[in-house]
Amino acid sequence: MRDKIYFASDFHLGSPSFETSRERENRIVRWLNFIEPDCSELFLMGDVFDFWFEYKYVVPKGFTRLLGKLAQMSDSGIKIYFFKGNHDMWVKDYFTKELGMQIVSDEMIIVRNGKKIYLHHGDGLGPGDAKYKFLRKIFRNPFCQWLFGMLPPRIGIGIANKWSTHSRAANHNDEVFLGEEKEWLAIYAKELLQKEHYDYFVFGHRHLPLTIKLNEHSTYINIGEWLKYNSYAVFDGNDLTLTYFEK
Ligand SMILES: [Mn+2]
Repeated sequence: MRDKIYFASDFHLGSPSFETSRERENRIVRWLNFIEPDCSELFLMGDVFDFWFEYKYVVPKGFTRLLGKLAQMSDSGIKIYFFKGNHDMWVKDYFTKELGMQIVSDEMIIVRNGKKIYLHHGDGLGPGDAKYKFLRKIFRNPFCQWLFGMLPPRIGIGIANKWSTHSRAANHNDEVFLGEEKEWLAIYAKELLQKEHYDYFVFGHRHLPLTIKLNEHSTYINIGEWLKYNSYAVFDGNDLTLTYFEK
């Protein structure tokens, strides 16, 4: 029976090498096979790809095993959502047309079985990171995207791969827990809670699997990443919990 909802993010496929990425892709497909029997909805919450840019007539090479699996799941009636991450926000209609996935640009708030859940990749939220917040505006600007799309892919994707490596070196080296008071997505979630109740907040981006109790009735879960943790979250209708694949 399909009665569970799954959440995962930060596969960073394509990085850091073809071989390691292929290994990770195979693991993700094994995971999808594993969850498929009871999965009603699948939330892919950003940075599925280390870099994705969809040109008007062209998409990046690779990832055929994952894309094929997602197509098959979608065709079998599983609803799939694709959140834009900071590495793969340049999607247009290809995934929707080919895979039936719904693209989510920013936050998405869902209510399932009476539980209110706030979902976002996690980039550009909370205090700090002014530099990225500025860049995010440029990255998301339609005219800038159009200009970038005019570059031949061997130049555009070349630049992007350099950028992605740089950004990974700066941000994705063995993340360390800052403490519940300093985790910026926890701070952000607590701010939202002042105005409105949510049972759960689910974010990616942090590359650190976390479960933080924000108050008596509200929990922040960070779904981690798949380079090291193979972490994901599952909602069974009552509880939303963090768990690990092949660990
Ligand atoms: Mn990431």
